[in-house]
Amino acid sequence: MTPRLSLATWRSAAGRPGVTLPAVDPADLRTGIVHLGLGAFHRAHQAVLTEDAATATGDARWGILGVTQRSARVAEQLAPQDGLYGVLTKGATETSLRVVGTMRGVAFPGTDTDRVLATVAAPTTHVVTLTVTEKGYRRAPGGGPDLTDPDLAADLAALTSGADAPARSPIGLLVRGLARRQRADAGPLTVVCCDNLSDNGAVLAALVDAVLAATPSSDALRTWVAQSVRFPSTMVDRIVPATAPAHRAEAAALLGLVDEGLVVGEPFSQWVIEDAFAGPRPAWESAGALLTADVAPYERAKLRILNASHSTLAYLGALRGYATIAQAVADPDLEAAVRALVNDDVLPTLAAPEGMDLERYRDDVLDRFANPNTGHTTVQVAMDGSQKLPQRLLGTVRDRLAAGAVPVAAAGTIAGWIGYVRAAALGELVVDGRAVPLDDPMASVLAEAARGPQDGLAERMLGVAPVFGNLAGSAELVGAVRSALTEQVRA
Ligand code: CS2
Repeated sequence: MTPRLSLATWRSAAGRPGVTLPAVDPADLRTGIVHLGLGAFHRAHQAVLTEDAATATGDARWGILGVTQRSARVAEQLAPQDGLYGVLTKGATETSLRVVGTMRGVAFPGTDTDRVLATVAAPTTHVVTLTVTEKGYRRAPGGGPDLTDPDLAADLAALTSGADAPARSPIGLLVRGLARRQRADAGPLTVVCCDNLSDNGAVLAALVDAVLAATPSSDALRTWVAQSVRFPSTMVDRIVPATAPAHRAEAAALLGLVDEGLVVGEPFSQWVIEDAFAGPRPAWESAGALLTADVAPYERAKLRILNASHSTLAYLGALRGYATIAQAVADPDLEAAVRALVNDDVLPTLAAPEGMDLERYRDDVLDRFANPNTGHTTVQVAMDGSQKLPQRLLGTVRDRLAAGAVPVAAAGTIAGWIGYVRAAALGELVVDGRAVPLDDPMASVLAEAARGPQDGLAERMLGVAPVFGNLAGSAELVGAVRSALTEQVRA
């Protein structure tokens, strides 16, 4: 039987073609970072750059305690491997595998909340990073915390009572960790939001502050957080498809070891981080990250160009039956739709970050989408549209309307989403021979608005205020979405 990847076995892969092993012995790394949301993206992005920084500097302080968000599955995959896992990089022409050794512990809040809180409160921990997805923040319409969310409410009750119940929400876990750190007098901390939210650092800081303002007896904690915790913004970028069985087989052949924690990524990776830390941090710049005073222009360009184009291809592509983003972008109509979105609506709203050519960026993004080997599916990108569109598309729409322009191309993306939601709600969405259900935390509200007559569909969907705010009040937008839906039905 092929042995499993672990601290005891990883060296057996030395010298295998296409395989890179940790340059710093994972066993020598101490834990200095707690990461909330141990999905594939973190493992293929921040964890890799953190290892590269350790390799470049020899600084062994920055091992990671990875905390899974919802299920124990990731912990079950990684714990028997001592946290080691491979990243299979799928380029357009080449494949390689590297073993990453920065994950020095894996925890599941259901059983390990105390360990997570203790690690956030350890004086050797200086950074908490998060990738909990848009919906993980449990925000109410308007952006504040959703205090009616039962998981967040349970965590805040535990914060007040001091009970050591298992944490149930990422923000709850974070504020309970901050409370423990304050009590332990363990010094300042930096919390780095790595999700695709616009102004993600400021958003997270405001959310934590609002949660504490609403929690009895947490005034002292709130003051301590304001003084001692920093929330830099970041832009993160790497296309990380879900790991498929074929990837596992390919990795096992390369590595000669079984890896249940394998993740997959494209060759490209970028991280722009606001240089606003409360204390020590890994030298991520030595791993190619850009530390800068102002992340906003990078973040905005990435969300509005890459992520909005991605969603456009996901919805319109799935409606045409394409399984992958690469197939969707190869359809000339869909490529044209993306180019129109970026050229007509997105670029006029952006200021190029220094040294960045946005038209070139658009073309590079389209090339990355065309990579036939990542296998990134339209359905994966299409999920959680109610959470994603406000971040990646609706800012563009608002800016265009404010400038007196009708965002016709962006309305086409909204119509694509509406068409997708309607087809899924009616059980008519078939991709790759399989019926696709609606995967969205607002699925029932959306399905209800999407069913019913085609007539009035645009109005009903734009009337879902938690997604669109007051945009339904724009007759121009409603008209443009209605026309795009009519075109879609004809197509
Ligand atoms: C994608 C992103 O699933 C999605 O919504 O648009 O995960 C995208 O692949 C990353 O942001 C790329 O950095």
